[in-house]
Amino acid sequence: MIQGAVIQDIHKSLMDPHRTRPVIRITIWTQFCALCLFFGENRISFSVSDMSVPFRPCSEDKSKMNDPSLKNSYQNDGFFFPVDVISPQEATTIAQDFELAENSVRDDLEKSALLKSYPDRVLPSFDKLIRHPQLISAVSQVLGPNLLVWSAGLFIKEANTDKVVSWHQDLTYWGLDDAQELTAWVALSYSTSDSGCMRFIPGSHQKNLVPHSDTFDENNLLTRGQTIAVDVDENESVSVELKPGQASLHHGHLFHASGPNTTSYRRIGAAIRYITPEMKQQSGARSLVALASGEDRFNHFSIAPSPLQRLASEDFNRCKADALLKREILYAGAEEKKGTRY
Ligand SMILES: O=C(O)CCC(=O)C(=O)O
Repeated sequence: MIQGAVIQDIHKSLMDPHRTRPVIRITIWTQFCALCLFFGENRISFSVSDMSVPFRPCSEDKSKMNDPSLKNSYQNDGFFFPVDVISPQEATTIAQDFELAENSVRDDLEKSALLKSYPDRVLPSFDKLIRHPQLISAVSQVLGPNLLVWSAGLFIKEANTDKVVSWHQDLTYWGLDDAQELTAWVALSYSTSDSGCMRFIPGSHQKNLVPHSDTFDENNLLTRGQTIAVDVDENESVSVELKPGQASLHHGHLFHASGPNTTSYRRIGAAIRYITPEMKQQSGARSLVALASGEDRFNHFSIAPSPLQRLASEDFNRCKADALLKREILYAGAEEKKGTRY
C-alpha cells in the first residue's frame, strides 16, 4: 500500500507540467515505469483514459509484425497498425535522447529545426531506429527488401496545444516520380484521440492524388498547411491509437489528418518515409537518403553515412544542404515559403 502511495505521489507530480522540465520528466517517468514493473502493475489503478502516463509496460500486446494479413490489409485499406517495433522503455530512451539533444541546441534555431527534420542523420539512436529489424521486416512485406529512408522527421504536439494536421496525402508535394513509398509513424509517447493521434480514411489511397489548397495556417504542422480540396467524410475515419514503441504504416496517397493535443503530455512521433531505390525526384535532384535495408542499384539519391556521434557539425551541414534542396521541392509553385519544416 505504501508502495502504491509513493508511486501515486510521483505520478501526481508528473502530471503537473509546471513542476518538472521535459527531460527531467522523462527521467522520472523511466523510474516511475521501473517502479510500476517492480511492484506489479495491478496494484496501481490509473484509468486508461488518463494517458498522462506516457510510458507504461504493454507486454500483453502480440506483435502483428509477421501477421500474414499485413500486406492484404495494407493493400485494401492503405494502412496497417499496430506494429510492435520497440518496447515502451526503448521508446522512452529514444525520446529522452532527443530531448537532451533538443536542450543542447535550443539557442541555435537552425540546428533546432534540423534536429526535428533529420533526427536520424544527427542522432545514432534514430539512425538505429530507422534500421530496426522489426520495422524493416514489416515495411519489406509491402515495399520489398531494398529500402531507402527519404526523411524521418518528428511530429511533435506539445501538451495542451491547438496544433493540428489537416487532411492531406503525403506524396502531393514531394516531387517523387512514383508511389513506391510508405510511412512508418513510430510513437515515442502515447498517441491517442485525446493527444491528437492520426486519423485515416480506409481505402482513400486508391484515389491517386487529389487537388490540395495551401492555407499556411500557423496552427498546421504541414509545410504549406495544405488541405485536401475535395470532400472528406470524417465519419469514415479510423483513429490510429498507439502505445510508445508501436508504429502505424500508411500509403503516400492515403487521406489522413490529426487533431489537437488536449492532454498534459507531449505527443511525439517519428514519421519515417521509406521508398524503394527505383524512385527518383522528378527534377533529377539527388536528395539525401539513408540506405536502411538491402541495396541501391539505381543511384538516384545521395546516400548519407550513419552519424558517427551525436550532433556532429559535419552531419548538420549535410542536412542543411539537403534542407535547401527539399525546400525547393516542397514549396515548388507555392505563393509563400514560410513553413519551418526543412
Ligand atoms: O503526426 C501527425 O499528427 C501527422 C503525421 C502525418 O501526417 C504523416 O506522418 O504523414
